[in-house]
Amino acid sequence: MNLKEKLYKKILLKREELKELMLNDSQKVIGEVRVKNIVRGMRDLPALLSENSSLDPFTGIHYRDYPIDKLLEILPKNNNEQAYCEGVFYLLLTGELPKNEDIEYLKSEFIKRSKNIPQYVFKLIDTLPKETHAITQYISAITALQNESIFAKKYQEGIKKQDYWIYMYEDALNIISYAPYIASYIYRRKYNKEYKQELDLDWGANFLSLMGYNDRGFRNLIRLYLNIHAENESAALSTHTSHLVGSALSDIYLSYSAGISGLAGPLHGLANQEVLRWLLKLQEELKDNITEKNIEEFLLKTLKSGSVIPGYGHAVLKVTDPRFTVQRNFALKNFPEDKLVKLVNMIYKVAPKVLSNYNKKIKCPYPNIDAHSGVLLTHYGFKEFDFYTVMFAMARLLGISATLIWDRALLLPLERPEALSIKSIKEKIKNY
Ligand code: CMX
Repeated sequence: MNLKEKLYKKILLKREELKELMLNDSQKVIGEVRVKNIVRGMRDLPALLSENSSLDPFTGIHYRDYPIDKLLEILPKNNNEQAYCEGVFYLLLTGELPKNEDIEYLKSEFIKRSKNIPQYVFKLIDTLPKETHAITQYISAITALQNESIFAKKYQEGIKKQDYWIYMYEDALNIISYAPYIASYIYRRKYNKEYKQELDLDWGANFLSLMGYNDRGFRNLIRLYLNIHAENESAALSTHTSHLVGSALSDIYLSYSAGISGLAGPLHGLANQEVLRWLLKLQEELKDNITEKNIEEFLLKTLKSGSVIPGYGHAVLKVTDPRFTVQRNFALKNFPEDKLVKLVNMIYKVAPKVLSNYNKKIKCPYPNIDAHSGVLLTHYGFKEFDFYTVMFAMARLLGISATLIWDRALLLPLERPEALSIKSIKEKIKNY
């Protein structure tokens, strides 16, 4: 059975389930809204419907029902290689673990569709100054591709709401196929890189090859990297933004570019570049005196200057991010003697204590995904750290695409919460 047909069967079942839920339970209460939920950025407010992933404060991100570390072990792979991104996308989309043939199907779809990438997008990139931040170039190119949206065209012609997802699906597979070509073009142009593309590669390895890297170890890392960055619960800022914009029936190109504009903020995806910048500054300042005591002082100096410790803390997690641990294990297995890997480990020993003592309000003084990713890329010679957020955005495309397809499949409406002023909050709680 082809993927679209399989998905359609699942969609019909889910629609029925949701219909029944609304019929029988729509008035039931599952939480309460406190003033702090409103003022503190809707933290802990159960407010979004999400089929693809969930985030547990203690066990971390789950893609469908699978915690990320377990999932990476059980997804099909060749020899000792890391799981393919096609498999993660398949799981996020269908909720089922893929078989090898499902992975092959997606791989060949991506290769086939990538041949249709319109050339004007490269011309557009050429008009931007090379110094423009890589993520800004990427967002500009993705937005320009909106011209290709099948969903937008069909919507203009008039289509049934029940069929929206079909065109969202087509757009999703196209944009996933195009993205490696756009991102790698920006990389090669910005940093004057040559490449020799190897053919018939999976999505992750192809992306790397287009940037000029064909090393087997790096291929495995990039698959791991893209897989663990693919999704972080639909409430995470980038996915949520795409979901919100998509709820206005904006197509995937507009919704995804809006989401990754959010990813480009230093409190979110840009933190991976900030981590590297900060680590290099630490190395430069401490030189050969990298001891736990000196690291502690450097951490305090950063905090006293008013900056955050990049790569530490999380809005939901209360423990070390399992995605940090997965990367740490990769580093310890493959290059434990790497200087930056050792430094990351030393910081890991010291930073939680320093952070908790410095600010009693901090909920999670432990490392998040961004604390390790740049160090792994650097090991393979990929040192252009102002490109790291584009890698993150590439990965997040998988999760955002699955979310947008399901948003349209479940016929979700325009998102529109209620906004309150301080005065109206006081009014509402006066008899509390
Ligand atoms: N360094 C210094 N202070 C930190 C901190 C950090 N890494 N993490 C949290 N804090 C501070 C907050 O700024 C806040 O301070 P005030 O209330 O005094 O202003 C206090 O601790 C409580 O924060 P919190 O409730 O624990 O965390 P938030 O949900 O407000 O923020 C996050 C979460 C990620 C924005 C924050 O931890 C942070 O800024 N981390 C550093 C940047 C980073 O690594 N971002 C990447 C996150 C992962 C991702 O989305 O990609």
